[in-house]
Amino acid sequence: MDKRAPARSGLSRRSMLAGAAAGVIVPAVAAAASSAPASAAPGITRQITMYAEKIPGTDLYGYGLEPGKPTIPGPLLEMYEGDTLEIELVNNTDQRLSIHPHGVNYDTASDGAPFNNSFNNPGETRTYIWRSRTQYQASNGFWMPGSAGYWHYHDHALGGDHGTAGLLGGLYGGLIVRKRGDLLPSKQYTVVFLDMMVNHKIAPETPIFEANLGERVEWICIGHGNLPHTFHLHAHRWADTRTGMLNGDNDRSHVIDNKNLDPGASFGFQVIAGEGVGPGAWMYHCHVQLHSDQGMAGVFLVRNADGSMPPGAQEAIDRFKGHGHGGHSAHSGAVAADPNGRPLPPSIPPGGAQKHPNAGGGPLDTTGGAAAKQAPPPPPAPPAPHDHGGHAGH
Ligand SMILES: [Cu+2]
Repeated sequence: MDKRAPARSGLSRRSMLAGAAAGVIVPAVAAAASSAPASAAPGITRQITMYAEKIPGTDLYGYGLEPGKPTIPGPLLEMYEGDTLEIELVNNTDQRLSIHPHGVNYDTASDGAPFNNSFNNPGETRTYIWRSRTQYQASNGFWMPGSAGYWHYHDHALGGDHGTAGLLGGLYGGLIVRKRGDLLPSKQYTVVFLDMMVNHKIAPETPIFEANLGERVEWICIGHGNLPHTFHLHAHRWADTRTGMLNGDNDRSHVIDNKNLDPGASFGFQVIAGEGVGPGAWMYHCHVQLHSDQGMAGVFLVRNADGSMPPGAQEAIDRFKGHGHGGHSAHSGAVAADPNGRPLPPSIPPGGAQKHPNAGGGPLDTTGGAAAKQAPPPPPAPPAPHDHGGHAGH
């Protein structure tokens, strides 16, 4: 992989990671000699173009890696510690907006916050630069943390100074910073709990994430909005560590299957689908009971290793789709009336599930993974009632 900046339109997430893996690795201690931020350690710089656009037939927005393909959540972005990501954000909307990351380093100009004058005016293109750093030991002996982690990004400027309307409008996505050598998954699921929604959906319209028995799948969980949540996954556990994995036989890290997911928080982990429990339709949901009852639940479908449906799984999904949880009179009335509930028309292009670009198999994915693996969105639905978001008023 050559180290020149690739043509922006042709950059794939596969090349982003593959290129990063081939990048120059600088000893982490090199940065300790000066007081300069470790982010100055040379890594590679990658450039991508993202498009913020209105989702047709709705009053929602999404980020995408191609024009005309916004999704909710937006594309999952990845980088390796020490590398820099330059994001050329094209604002194809008539609203002021931005992109603001968590977990990485940036100058005020790339903050994405209006008070730093860091945003895209309607129709404007602006470049945001996210830097990451490796862990290093400072001269005072402190270990300075690297950037690796499960993070996220979101708008910080639409309709106000804090991104409130942008988040409600769908402008958010996941960001992973890995250490070189981290295990890579086969599939990735981004799960965003925002108010009473999962990826801007309410059960039974919430995502069904699929894997085959034995596949290594990665969950990226993000909280937004105004409500505290807890993320629970049935029949699978993970370590409460950076990667969700134990680091050897002596690692006594807490092993969990439920974790707080408050606004602005994020975490991630990998599991082997169905490991120790077998295939089946397993539930994921918010464990705040009021929330799960009102639709914050979905299905993790673990198929047989050959991809076929395991006994009982379709019936379980039918039950979930048919009445799910809480009786679901809620879906026609109560949830719609809830000020936090925002059921969406079916035309919202789902983000969230994608095959990892480094996973073996298929042809080179030049679209960033998110859009390529999903069926094209159905034709736009009639304009939705303005019962979700209301950003025009902010
Ligand atoms: Cu909740």
